[in-house]
Amino acid sequence: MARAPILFAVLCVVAPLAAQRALSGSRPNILFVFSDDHACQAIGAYGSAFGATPHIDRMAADGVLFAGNYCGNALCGPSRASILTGLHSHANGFCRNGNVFDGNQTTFPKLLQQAGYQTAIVGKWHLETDPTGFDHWLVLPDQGQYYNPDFLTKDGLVRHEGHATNVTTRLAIEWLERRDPQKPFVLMCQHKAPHRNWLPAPEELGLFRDRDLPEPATLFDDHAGRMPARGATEMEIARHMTLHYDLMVPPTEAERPTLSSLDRAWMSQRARMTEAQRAAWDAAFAAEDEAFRRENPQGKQLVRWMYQRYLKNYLRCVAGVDRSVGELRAWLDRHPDVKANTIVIYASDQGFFLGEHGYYDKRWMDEECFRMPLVMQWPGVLDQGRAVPQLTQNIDFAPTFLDLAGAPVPKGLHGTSLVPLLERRDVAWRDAVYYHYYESQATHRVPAMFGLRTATHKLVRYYEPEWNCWELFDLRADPDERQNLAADPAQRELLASLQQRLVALRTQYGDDTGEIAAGGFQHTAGIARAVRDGDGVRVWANAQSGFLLRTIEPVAKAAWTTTMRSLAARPLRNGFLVVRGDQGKEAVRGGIEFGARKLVLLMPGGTPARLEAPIEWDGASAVELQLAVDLAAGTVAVAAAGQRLEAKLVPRWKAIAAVGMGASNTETWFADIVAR
Ligand code: SGN
Ligand code: CA
Repeated sequence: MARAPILFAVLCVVAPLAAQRALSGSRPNILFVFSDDHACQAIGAYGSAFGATPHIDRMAADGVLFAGNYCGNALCGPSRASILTGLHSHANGFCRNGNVFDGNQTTFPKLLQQAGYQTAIVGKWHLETDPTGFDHWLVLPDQGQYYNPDFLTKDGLVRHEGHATNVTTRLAIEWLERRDPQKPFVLMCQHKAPHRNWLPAPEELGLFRDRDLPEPATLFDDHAGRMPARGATEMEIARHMTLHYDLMVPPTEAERPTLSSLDRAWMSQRARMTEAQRAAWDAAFAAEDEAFRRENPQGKQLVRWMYQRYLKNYLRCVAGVDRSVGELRAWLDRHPDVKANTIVIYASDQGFFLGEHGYYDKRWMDEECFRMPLVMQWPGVLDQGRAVPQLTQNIDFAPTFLDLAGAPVPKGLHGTSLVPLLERRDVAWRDAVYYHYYESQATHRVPAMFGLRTATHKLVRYYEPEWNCWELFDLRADPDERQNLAADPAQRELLASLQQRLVALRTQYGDDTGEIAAGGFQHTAGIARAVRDGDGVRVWANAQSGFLLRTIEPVAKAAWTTTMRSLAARPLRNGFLVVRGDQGKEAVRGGIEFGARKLVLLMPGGTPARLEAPIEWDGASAVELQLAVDLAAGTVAVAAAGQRLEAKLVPRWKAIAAVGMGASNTETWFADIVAR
């Protein structure tokens, strides 16, 4: 069964256009409802036939839907950081989950606060540092829990009983009721749902029980003809979804001893539930689980079963978020004076794969996850039932809010206020949106990439040396993005012109990351930039233990030297030399912890796995580092600044296969590595 194509359903709604009113500086209250991983394919107003979003659909019919809205980096933390700052990831420093948001930056909540707004946030935050710029905040630690979640507050952790969606809505409404009514407000109500592992609220457990949901046409995609990592990525329903953690099938006695850590995480999520919550849960799934065990589907039938279980739970979570939108809208209906002055916004941090290409999760630049829903209502002021076709992006949110509030919009933001589009003004608008994803080699193993999307085409550059390739899609002829035209001679001119446009966009946004041109490194991970600089390489690692590795002629004994200098003003981590053997990806690292001024030696599987010793060093000047491995003697040693550490070599390598350098979340200069 093919799924109905995404139609911009609201385009068809003929609804009155509101009287034109100048929106800039109109200082409305801003009620920003935001969810996690809610794809447009699961919203009726965007053409979804699943029927999970009656309230959001009504909101779109009462307001404006942005039909071409995109994120700049399809991951939670990065999207949120771009929304707060109006800047793409490279400029706000939050490139991947696990980075730490610099809360000293200028953000729209801070500027609204300065402009006399009350600012509040409840729910998911995921930026690692405490929220700044909010009069009131109550956020989930990290990803947070679905059932009976703890919230971080200025006074520590507080647990609230109930489902995260319900609790977040309740906390938002409580704040609305006790805020200062004399001042305009911005309230960010940020749901955890429908994020993995899709635990619906009790209210939605009964939905979609009696029917099969349509399958996407590409559920059994073989990824042929596209860049090779698409088949190797770890986000396929068939190969990477777990029966227990992702699909909540209770393990049998026989399965219990071999549960993965994820599956055990599901057992502890269950343990968090109250007895009543657990009873409701078990009652909802028991019959289906029994039938599943009895029928024991295999092959494609198993994938189909998994898809149904996954999508239904996902949509139940979506329906919970939709119910929250309904409750917040109902609150406004009960407070017409507030409603008359409030713009309500619904969006999600990025989209999600709902079985398209056989996938779940996001990260790729494919429409399913690159796209973000964005709907706004302000009855009597905004048009009703209008779809905005222009290409808009999460970087536009901050300037839009500031523009509405009449607060100064800082110079140099990457985004543009959407107010002219809301006012139906005939303005020149961007012809392309830019994308840059960095979280390579992490969860789900999606390679780093940057690219652009125009109204008709998409160009993606996979820049890591392991991939080093392009994808080009014609979105009109091939909306499912299955046919990569990058190597098609007939598209040569188009490819060249889009490549030029991409270079221009990168220059416009000042993005010089995504260049790994230092040469000769076949393997890299967690490196945002590596360029030649004098007699060495300047490396920006945006992950813990990002590295560049060069394959060498296999040897049994070798020693290497480099000189390194720490360049970053950000909190300093470490710089190291790294050696990989011929057995898998196991590597030994020896280097310096810059901040703590320690020499460290890290060895997978060793006891201890880490040796360290203090060094005398000013923390700033260049320092020579040596790493030596001797397979016959079974030793590894690191030396720098007059200190030396030696350990027994644990990995069972037959030869040393690759050598390189790396760093953690910092920028470092390394002299060319010399073999001794
Ligand atoms: C967790 C999920 C991943 C998901 C990331 C990022 N695993 O790691 O599936 O891609 O979050 O999601 S889970 O085991 O914790 O469910 S994000 O929306 O926060 O960026
Ligand atoms: Ca997300």
